[in-house]
Amino acid sequence: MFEDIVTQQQLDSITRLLQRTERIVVIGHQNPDGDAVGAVLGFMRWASLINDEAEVQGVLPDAYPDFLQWLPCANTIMRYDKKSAEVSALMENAGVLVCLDFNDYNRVGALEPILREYKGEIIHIDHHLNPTVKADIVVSNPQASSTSEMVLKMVIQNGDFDKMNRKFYIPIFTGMMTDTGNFSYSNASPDTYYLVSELLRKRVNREVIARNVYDNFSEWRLRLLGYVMNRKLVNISRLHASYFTLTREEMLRFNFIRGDAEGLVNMPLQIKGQKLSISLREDTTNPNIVWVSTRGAYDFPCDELCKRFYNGGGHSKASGGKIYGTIDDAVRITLDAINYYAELLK
Ligand SMILES: [Mn+2]
Repeated sequence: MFEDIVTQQQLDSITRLLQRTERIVVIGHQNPDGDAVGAVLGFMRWASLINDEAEVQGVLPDAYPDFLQWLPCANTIMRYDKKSAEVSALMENAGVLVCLDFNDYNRVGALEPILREYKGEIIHIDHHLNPTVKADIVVSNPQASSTSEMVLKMVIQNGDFDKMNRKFYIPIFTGMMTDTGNFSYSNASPDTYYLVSELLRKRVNREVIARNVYDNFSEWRLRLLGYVMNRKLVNISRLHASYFTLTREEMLRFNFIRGDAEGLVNMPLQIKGQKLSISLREDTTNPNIVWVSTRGAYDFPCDELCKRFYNGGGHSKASGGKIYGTIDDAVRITLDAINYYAELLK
């Protein structure tokens, strides 16, 4: 079947904790992605099955992207930036806090002090390296493609898979899909595909889910993409690297809304042999901040690049940062950065 990620003993302590509390709060990280939202919704469902008398509440530090709005019950999750007093009270009075899809306190933004001071029991489930959140039960599995996958394994291992419904199957599938780039990245393991086949048996409609998530842009965003790739992309083909800028004026012209720049930086990596793509975007209000996003291929270390040149960091294949300066400053720094790595890029 698949490799278990918890011992039976761990699983029993988790279900026992959930059974003996009246209030369960399930939280994810800030700027929540498909896995954070999927795992939170999936776990909420499971917690309600294990303890149908408990009040189960999902909490996120801030908004999830528009392309996740259709997920069943997504609108029941409370946002700390919208209802901070209510969320604080809820967390302080919870019997169990379940932390999903983040390894460190700094990943929950404004929720950090509440989480640090929380006195009740904490269950922590995550697939990022080096979990530092202090918890009573830690389920850490960096090999897992997503936290949603980990939650699904626990549900199957506990014999609860057939007792769930689409409010579980759909968010969990969505979390697994988004964290694996539609099941195309190398983090998708044989276990991942086995679990997907189990979800397909439950009649999860993967075509509808993929369309809801990936084909959710406005006409303006498509025209912006064409404009950027045609007019703004600067490709240094000798070094297999490229960058583009996006100014406030251009964003206004294309009726830019949050999320429209998402994914643009991935496109130049479609050029054969391309190793590095950099996006430089002016802040929408502060003229002296430029947001930087980088994507790499062939083992180019984006995290190191962003640490050295862009006050940032991240993963080796995808990192970000920011520049305190104008867009012209950002271009100058970027040309320096590309030249700095010329040997590696050649
Ligand atoms: Mn994740």
